[in-house]
Amino acid sequence: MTCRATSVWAWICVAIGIAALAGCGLESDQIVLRLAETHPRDYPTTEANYEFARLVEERSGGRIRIEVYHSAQLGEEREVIEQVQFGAIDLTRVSISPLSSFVPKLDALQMPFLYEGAEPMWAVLRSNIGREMLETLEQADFVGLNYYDSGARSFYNTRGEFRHPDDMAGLQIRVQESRLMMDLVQALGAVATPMPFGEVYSALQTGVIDGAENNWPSYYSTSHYEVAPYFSVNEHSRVPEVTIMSRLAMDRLAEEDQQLIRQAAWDAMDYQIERWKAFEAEAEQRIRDAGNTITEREAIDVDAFRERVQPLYDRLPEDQRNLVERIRDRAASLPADAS
Ligand code: BDP
Repeated sequence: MTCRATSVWAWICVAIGIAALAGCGLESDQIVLRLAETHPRDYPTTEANYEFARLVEERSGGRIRIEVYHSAQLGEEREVIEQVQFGAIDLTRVSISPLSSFVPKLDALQMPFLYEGAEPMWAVLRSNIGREMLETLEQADFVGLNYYDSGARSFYNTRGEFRHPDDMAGLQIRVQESRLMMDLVQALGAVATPMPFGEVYSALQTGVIDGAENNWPSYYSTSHYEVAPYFSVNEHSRVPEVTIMSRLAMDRLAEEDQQLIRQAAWDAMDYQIERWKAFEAEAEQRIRDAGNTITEREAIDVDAFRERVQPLYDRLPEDQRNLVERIRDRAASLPADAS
């Protein structure tokens, strides 16, 4: 009897053991990664994050899942970057402006008036220079996965039209949390106020700042255009965006999974560029329809802006100055596949 009872229990134990092992096996196979995004769900960059996640899930047969936390649910850009650096968040999509505080060399990619349009910028980002810059991120414990388009940044404000840098003299202009962006605005004669993206709307509304700078899509999706009606199409910078992964999170993955993630991120780029173009045109149109005062590029003394920011180039350390030269050469010789 005892003997029989014991063997029944033994079988039950074995069965439970097998079930537990199988369960464990399934769970340990499933990889879930969190990706932080500051923009809302329908912003082109967020859509591209979902496309990246979709490719990863599909190519891994559902084994690797990327959860996208949009609308700054995991925090503002700078603090998210810090968390990615120490592994608390696995992935994020950010502008290289705040990222350059961690990897100063990135400034070379976002110097003012560096690219004459999106195509030369993409020729650079898709070249060896772009790949090298992504590799540079490893020094700061990030893995750079891809670039996204972010159009051109221009000034907007609550006071009046900016046709010349003198029009912004002494005004408080919000910038991203980036040394280069602060220097740029100061060089133009205004007062640079670094501030997280999510605080800009109320700062404009309450008059804490007089203006800010961004691309058409961000000016539109944040509703800044409702509280700061003057937009000058001066296009002082093209700031690429990147998807970065925490090195700690990447190192935990098998080599094939690392490769799968890298490839999926790279493949999501074309999708983002396409969505970007469409949304950029739509945002611009909606702002024009809303009756905002747009100071067109032809009405702006762009050369005066260029001259004022020249000291930023003169001040660059030698390695970055060389890099800027390589960027200029590359941008000047567009390859056929630049998009
Ligand atoms: C937007 C970028 C976002 C920013 C934001 C800002 O997409 O990542 O950093 O500008 O100005 O264009 O903070």
